[in-house]
Amino acid sequence: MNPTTTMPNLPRCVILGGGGHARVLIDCIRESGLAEIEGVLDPDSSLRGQKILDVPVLGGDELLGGMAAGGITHFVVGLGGVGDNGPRKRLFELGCSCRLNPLTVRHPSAMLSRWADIGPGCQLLPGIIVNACAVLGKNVIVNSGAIVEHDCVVGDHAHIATGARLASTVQVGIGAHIGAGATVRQSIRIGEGAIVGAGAVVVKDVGPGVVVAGVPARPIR
Ligand code: JB2
Repeated sequence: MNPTTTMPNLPRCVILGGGGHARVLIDCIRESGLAEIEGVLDPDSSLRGQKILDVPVLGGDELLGGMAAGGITHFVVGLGGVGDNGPRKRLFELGCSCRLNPLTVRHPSAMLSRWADIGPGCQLLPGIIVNACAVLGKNVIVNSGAIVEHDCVVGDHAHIATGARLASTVQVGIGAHIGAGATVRQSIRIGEGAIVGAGAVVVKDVGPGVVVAGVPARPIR
């Protein structure tokens, strides 16, 4: 890193994963100015020496263990994990086990109620709304343009995909995925690890691990 670019007192972070989602996160962090980005870690050796936007790929996750000693304070899970949030959970736990803190990423255009409760490592992407008294666990993605209405509770590692809408008091279980553009009616419960397909309209509770799709949404697995 060029020492002349170092800003005092900002967190210094690494991003885990160097694909499409990481590019969005880098852009959010640059726009918000909330951290310095030291580099990207990615197991794909073809990315070594490359840059993701303006951020160098340093190597694979094996470098993570030495990052805290090198002055890195934070990590960002850079995987989007569409349909399977297991790898995102694994990377979150890996970062924490290396004595790094999860960085909460918030784009300046994200509308977040002061009465919302946001867990560590959440990603609040461009144009989202998280309304009053919503509760997000740790490592939750609220992807671009998504809405989480008042009093919703979203479990750890869940992903509310691009443009999805949760009406009020919806509960989303740990690791669940709400697909792009899906709508979930008020007070519905989505179980742990469940998947709601893109564009679905959910009007009945979805059990743990169940995959639903369609309008109205029905189980397909
Ligand atoms: O264990 C890992 C690991 N596994 C895959 N550790 C690290 N550090 N990186 C890992 N990766 C890397 O994540 C892959 O080598 C690849 O470079 C990157 C995933 O990139 P991709 O563009 O395939 O997916 P994504 O997760 O960044 O984005 C998906 O999810 C977003 C929400 C896409 O579907 C996007 O279109 C979507 N917007």
